[in-house]
Amino acid sequence: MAKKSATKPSVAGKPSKGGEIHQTAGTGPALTTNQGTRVSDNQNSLRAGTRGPTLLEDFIFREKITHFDHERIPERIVHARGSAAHGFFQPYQSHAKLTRAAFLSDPKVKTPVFVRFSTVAGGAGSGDTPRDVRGFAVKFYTSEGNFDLVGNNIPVFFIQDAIKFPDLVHAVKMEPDRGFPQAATAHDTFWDFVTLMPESMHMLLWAMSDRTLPRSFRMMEGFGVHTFRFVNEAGKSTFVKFHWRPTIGSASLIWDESVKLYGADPDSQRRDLFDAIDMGDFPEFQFSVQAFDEKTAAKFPFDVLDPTKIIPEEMVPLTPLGRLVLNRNPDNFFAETEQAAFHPGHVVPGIDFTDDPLLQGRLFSYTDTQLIRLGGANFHELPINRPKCPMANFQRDGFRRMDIPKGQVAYEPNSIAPEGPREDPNNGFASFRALDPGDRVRERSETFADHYSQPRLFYRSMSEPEQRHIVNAFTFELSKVSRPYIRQRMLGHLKNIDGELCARVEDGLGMQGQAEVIKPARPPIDMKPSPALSLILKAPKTLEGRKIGVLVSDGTDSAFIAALQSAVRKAGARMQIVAPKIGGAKAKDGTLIVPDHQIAGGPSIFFDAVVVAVSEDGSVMLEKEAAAVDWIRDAFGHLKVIGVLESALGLAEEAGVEEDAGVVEMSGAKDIAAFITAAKNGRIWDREPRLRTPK
Ligand code: HDE
Repeated sequence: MAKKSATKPSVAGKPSKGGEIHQTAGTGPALTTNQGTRVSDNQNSLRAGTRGPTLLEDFIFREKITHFDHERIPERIVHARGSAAHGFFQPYQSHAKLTRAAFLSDPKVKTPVFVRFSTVAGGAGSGDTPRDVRGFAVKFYTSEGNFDLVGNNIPVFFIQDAIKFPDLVHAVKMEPDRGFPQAATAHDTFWDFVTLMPESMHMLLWAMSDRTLPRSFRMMEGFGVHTFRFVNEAGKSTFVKFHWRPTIGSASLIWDESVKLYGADPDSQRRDLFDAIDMGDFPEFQFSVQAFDEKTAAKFPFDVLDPTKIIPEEMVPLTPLGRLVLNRNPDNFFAETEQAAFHPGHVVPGIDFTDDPLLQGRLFSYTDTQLIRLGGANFHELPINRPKCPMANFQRDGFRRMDIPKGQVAYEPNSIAPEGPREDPNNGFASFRALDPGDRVRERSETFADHYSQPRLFYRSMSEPEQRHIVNAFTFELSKVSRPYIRQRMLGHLKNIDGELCARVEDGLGMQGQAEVIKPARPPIDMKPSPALSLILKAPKTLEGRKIGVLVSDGTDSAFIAALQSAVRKAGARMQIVAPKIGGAKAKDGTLIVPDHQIAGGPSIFFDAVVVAVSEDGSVMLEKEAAAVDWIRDAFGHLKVIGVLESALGLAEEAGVEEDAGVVEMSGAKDIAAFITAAKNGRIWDREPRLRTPK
C-alpha cells in the first residue's frame, strides 16, 4: 500500500532556464551517488557546453546508467595480488583555502581509511617481490562520500592515453601462447611493446630503478600520478599532484635479495605489513600535494596533463596536508582486501579531475571491471565499499541486492514520496566548469611529444649506486629478451636519454655500438637535476621499523642477546633470533635461547642488519653448514651492516666477510652502541663495486 505523506508535495521545484523541474532537498535527505556523494543536479548530464557532447568524465551519470544497465542481466586483471589495512587520516590543519572537501578542513576530524597495496603484473597467487610497480590505493570514507585515491608508488605511467592500456597489460602479462613468465617484465613481448612506445621511456627508467623493489609497503612513497584539481568554497580551482611519504623513510631491496626473498618467503611484504600492525608498529604516511595554478602550469617545459611527466619538487614544493596511520588489520582477507572496489571516479565535492587522457579513460574502466569482478552492480553494498555517510538514491535491483528499499517510488521527480532523496544544488558535487573543447579529434597534443628530457632528468638525479642499479636492471632485463633487434631498439632510446647510460648498458650486454638510431619527436632538453628523486640521497639514518637478525648457537652469551634486544627496541626496530635448531640454543649460562627461525627458514634476507653471535664452538660447527655460511655471505653481499662477535670471526671469514665500515667487530655488550650507529646508516653502498659489476 502506498504510504500517504503528511504534507502536500510541491509539483515543481526551482524553475530552470531549460524548463526542467528540479525538486531540491528540504523535505527529505540529499540524493547521493552509491558512494554517498551528494548530487547537485539529477536532470542534466555533464556536457561540453549546453548543446555539446556528453562527457565521459560524468561519473554521476555513468554510475546511474551502468547500474540501470545491469538491473536485469547476469552479471581484476591488474593489481591482482594485494594486501590491505584499515586506519585513519587526519589533516594537520584546515586546508579550506585550497579545497572545500570536508575531510581536509578540520584537524579534529579523523576520517576512516582502507588502504590496499599491490603488485601489478602477477596473478593473485604470485610472490611479493618481483620487479614491479606497486599500487597504493586509499579509500577515504569521508562525511561527504567516499574518496578513492587510486595511485602507484611511481609518479608517472607507461602510456599517455587510456586506449593503450589493454596493449600494455597484454604485453607485460604472461605471453599468451606459453603462459609465462609470471609477474615479470623481463621477456620479449614487454620490451617489444615499450620500445615501440617512446612515451614509456620515463616510466621505464623508474621501473628499472630501486623504486620497483620496495623493502616493504611501509617504506614506499605513493603518488596520484595525474594532475587533479582542488576546488574551494569560492569555486577557485588549484591543480594538485598527490604524494604519500612514509614517515620512517623509504628503502629498497637489492635485486639479488628480492629474487631470493621471492623463494624464501613469497608473502614477505604481506607478512611484514600484517606483523607490523599486529605488533602495534603502525605504518604512517604523510599526505601532501604540489599545488599550482594554471598560469604556473603554462610555464613548465612539459604538459601537466601528460601522465608521463613529473613536476620536480624543486619547482613546486610539497604542501603537507595530513597524516595517514594504518592501525588495524582486516578481519577477513576475502571480504575486505579482495572485495574492496577502488575507483578514481569516487570523488567528493572539492576534488575534481583534469583532462589528462589517461585519467579520463580510467574514469570509465574501474566501475566496469567491478561489475564482472564483484558480480553485478551492487558491489557498493559490500561492507568494505559502503560509504560511512548517509546514502540514498533510486537505483534498484540487480544481482545480490542486499538493501531492502521501502515504498512505491523508485524515480525522481515524484510527488508521491516527498520524504525521498532529492538533488542538493548547494552541497552536491558540481563539476568544475572550465573546459577547452576544441574540435572532435583523435590526436595527441604536441605538448606531449618530449619523451626523453624527463628520463634524462631522472637518471641524472640519481646517486651513483642508484645509477648502477638502473644499468644492472636494464642489462638483466634485456639479457632475457631473445630478439637482438628489440635490445638494439632499447639501446637507441637509452642513447637519446643519456649517452653514458647507453654505453654502460651496451657494455653490460656485450653489444657495444649496436644502438639503433631513433629520432626523437622532439629533441630533449637538459633539466636541472632533482635530488629529491633519489631515495638514497634522502634516506634518513634510522632503524625505525627495521628488522635485525641475530645468529646464535649453543654457547651464545644470553646476557649479550638481552642487551642487544633492548638496544634494538630502543632504536625502534625489531629483533629476531636465528638458531641451528628451532627447539632452541643452549646459552653459555645454561638457559635456553628460543629462536624465531631455524637457519634455512630464516635467511639473512629477512633482515636489514645482522649480528653473528655464535660461540667459538658454534662457529667451528657452522663453518660446515651451507645455510649458515650463506646467511652471512648474503648479508655481506646484500651490503648489510654486520656485527660479528669475536667468537664468530672464523665463521665470518669462511663466508668471505671483509673488513669495511659496515662490519662491526664486537667483543661484547659494550660494542652494541657502535653496531646500532652503523646499522642506522643502512646499506654499505661502497661495498657494492667490489662485489658486483658494473663497478
Ligand atoms: Fe588501474 N586498474 N588502470 N592504474 N589501478 C585497476 O581496477 C586501469 C592506472 C591502479 O587495490 C583495475 O579494480 C586503466 C594508473 C591501482 O583494488 C582496472 C588504466 C594507476 C589498482 C584498472 C589504469 C593505476 C588499479 C583492475 C589506464 C596509478 C588496484 C582491478 C588508463 C595512478 C586497486 C580493478 C586495488 C586497478 C584500469 C592505469 C592504479 C582494470 C584502464 C595510471 C592501485 O579497472
